[in-house]
Amino acid sequence: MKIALAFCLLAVFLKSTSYANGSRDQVIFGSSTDSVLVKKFVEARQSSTWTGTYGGAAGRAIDGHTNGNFNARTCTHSSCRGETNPWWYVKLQSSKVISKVVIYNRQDCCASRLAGAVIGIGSSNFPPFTRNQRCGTISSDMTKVTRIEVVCNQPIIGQYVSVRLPGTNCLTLCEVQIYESVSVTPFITARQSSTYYEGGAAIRAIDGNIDTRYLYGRASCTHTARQRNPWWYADFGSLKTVSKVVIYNRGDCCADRLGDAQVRVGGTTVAPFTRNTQCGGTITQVMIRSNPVEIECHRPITGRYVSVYIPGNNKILSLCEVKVYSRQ
Ligand SMILES: [Ca+2]
Repeated sequence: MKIALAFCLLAVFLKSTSYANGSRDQVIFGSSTDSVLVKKFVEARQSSTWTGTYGGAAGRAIDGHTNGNFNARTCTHSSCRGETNPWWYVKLQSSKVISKVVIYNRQDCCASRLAGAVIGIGSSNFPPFTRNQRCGTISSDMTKVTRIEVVCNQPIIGQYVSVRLPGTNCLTLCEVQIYESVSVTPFITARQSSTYYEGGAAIRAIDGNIDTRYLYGRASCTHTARQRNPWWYADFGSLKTVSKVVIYNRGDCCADRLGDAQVRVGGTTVAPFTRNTQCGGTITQVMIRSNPVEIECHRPITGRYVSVYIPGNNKILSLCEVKVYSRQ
């Protein structure tokens, strides 16, 4: 009983620390939505660009760098030459359901300039973006922190995220992060081709624990024996539509073992699952450099089972967590 209570407290602690530190919200087992950072953009544009030494191109707000020092050349900057109502927008690769926008503000000076900026989301790239829905407005209090988090009252669908600054201040954005709201589809059970004698049950990949250590971790990762053509699959219990599969790979060693794995969705539980539809491409060593490994399906796939299969001899399949998303 004491051990169970201690485990519960530990689990609560881990969840709260993960929220505090991660750029990605942690899924709580059985919960239905997750906020995921949007990474694919078509272009960013702005009303004008600063012509001084350090420049200030629109693309700097989506360059992946959050540094707030303007001299680091990762912040945008409008021209400021008597311009009124400067604006910036980004076009996403496709329309998304957006739940929040995070803006990294300038820090070396001038942070208060951003007060009054209106964040819009919608289908319009036409200033003043009145056809876009308002996600939020930045108050002067909000400009006192480096990372300004604007949570929309409710998720808004759109391909354009606009920032419009009413008045005559200069518009500078050091980074704009856009979070998509996705449904997390829970599994009811999982199976695999074999289990390593020291432990590594199939269900560990759907236990809600994203710890990526097999050794000395929290019993969070599956592990098959070394075998030919290892496989794992999990069962939703009913038909679901899958748009993306995220695999938390082993982080303590051996990440490369996941290379050549195929992720499929469909109605069969029989390896090699070729009657199920493959989600995305076969996992490459380049994809494994990131953890978690994100596999976008080319198009949404409906099925009851999600399988992971590695063809070849002397293979080991180890999964620390598998999360499945469907678009809302
Ligand atoms: Ca796990």
